[in-house]
Amino acid sequence: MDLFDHPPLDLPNATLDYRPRWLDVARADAWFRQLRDATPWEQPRLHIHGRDVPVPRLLAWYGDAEASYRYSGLTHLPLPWTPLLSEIRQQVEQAVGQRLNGVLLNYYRDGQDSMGWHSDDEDELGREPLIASLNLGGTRRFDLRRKGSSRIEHSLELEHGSLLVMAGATQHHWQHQVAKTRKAVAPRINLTFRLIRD
Ligand SMILES: O=C(O)CCC(=O)C(=O)O
Ligand SMILES: [Mn+2]
Repeated sequence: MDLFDHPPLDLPNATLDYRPRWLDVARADAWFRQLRDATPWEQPRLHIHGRDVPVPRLLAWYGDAEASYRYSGLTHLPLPWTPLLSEIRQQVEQAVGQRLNGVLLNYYRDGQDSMGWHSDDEDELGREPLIASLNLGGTRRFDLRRKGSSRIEHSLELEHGSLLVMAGATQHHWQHQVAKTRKAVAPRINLTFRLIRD
């Protein structure tokens, strides 16, 4: 790793590694277009305080057959890997040195699409999950705050072709979000690769 290119982020009780330009632009462009056009995007509705509210982005969940996953209060059976997603998974597994059996695709169509504060700390991810998050398309700001605090302590601009790896105790102590923005932002696809344990 080139320390001057991307120094490790030094937050207490977190293991975060941001790798800008992990992919070359031509490949990132091609993957973005193919995923945008070929993914069976869904917009599940959440039942919150007696109201049906659509999730503010589009989603798809792919994985090995055993990798069913709960998010947004719903259990999702994985779609089978496409050739492109298998190829991406292989490269990501190689980059992080760990097997990964599922990927959540998030499509943020514009600045009004978002993801609220949360930790990826579901039981099926195990105690210290490694989550590898690949960013394609428009740059969006990724905020971090400590659990129990409302103050944003660190923000990262997640750029086209970058890989953000979260590991160790990060999910135990920190929450993250991708907030809505009034800035003009290009459409963005984020892929978070995970290992679902059974
Ligand atoms: O879009 C992002 O960068 C965040 C995605 C995320 O936090 C998740 O899928 O759990
Ligand atoms: Mn997350």
